Amino acid sequence: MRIKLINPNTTASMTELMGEAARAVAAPGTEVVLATSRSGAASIEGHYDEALSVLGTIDEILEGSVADAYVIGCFGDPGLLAAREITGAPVLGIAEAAMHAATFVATSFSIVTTLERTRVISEQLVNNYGMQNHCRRVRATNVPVLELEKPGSSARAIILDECEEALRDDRAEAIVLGCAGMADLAKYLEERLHVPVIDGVAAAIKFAEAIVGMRLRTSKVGDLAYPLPKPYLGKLSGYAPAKLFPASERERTACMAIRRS
Ligand code: 2AL
Repeated sequence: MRIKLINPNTTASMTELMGEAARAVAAPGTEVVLATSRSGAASIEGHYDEALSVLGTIDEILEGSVADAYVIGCFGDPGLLAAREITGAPVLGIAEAAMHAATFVATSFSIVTTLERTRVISEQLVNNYGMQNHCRRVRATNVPVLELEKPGSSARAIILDECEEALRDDRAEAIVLGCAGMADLAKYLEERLHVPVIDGVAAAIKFAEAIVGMRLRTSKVGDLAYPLPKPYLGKLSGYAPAKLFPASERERTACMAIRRS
């Protein structure tokens, strides 16, 4: 099967780092195709960065090689539900995947993320995914996303300290890494912390394999049906659903919805 791993930020070196984590866990029959967004921010560290990243992700799903599943490789899961609307192939977000993986191996976890200003994004995801009973706390380290890749940076040590505090003060039993750029840290941290440390990139790849293996596709009868055809104006006119989604697909969706009612 082919899984396309999309980095919604425009930093290609981060895509490579994520790709290594993905390929390390992928099954022998899985091809992981990497894509770096061609538009948007170099790193995603706020609501504006997130909102503007979504078009780049949509471009990567609609253009280029077709995949059996897509993974959005940013911990805010930006545009996850929009992405699910535009394809029948499963689309997974790394935050959702990481939190679910954590619940299989621990009853509680804390999320260790990057800048303080991204804390609310993670807290909102915890609520959206119904993880309030599992997530003890979201911890920000104030490490900027791109700092994670800098040789000689103190990011690793800061993150390790924060994880130790999470285990001690939050009574967390597992750590969820709150950034795709931390994908290479899971093993390093696990060896020192002796608890499960979950990288969402690896988790999403394995869940994608499982979902494709079960032949599950995204439901098209309700909330995640293809977008309704209507005019889009201005800079976004090229994204008008009628231009992008074959009528045959939308008809199929409509038929399924009628059968259901
Ligand atoms: C992220 C991430 O995973 N990639 C990115 O650019 N920003 N998330 C985060 N919390 O900083």
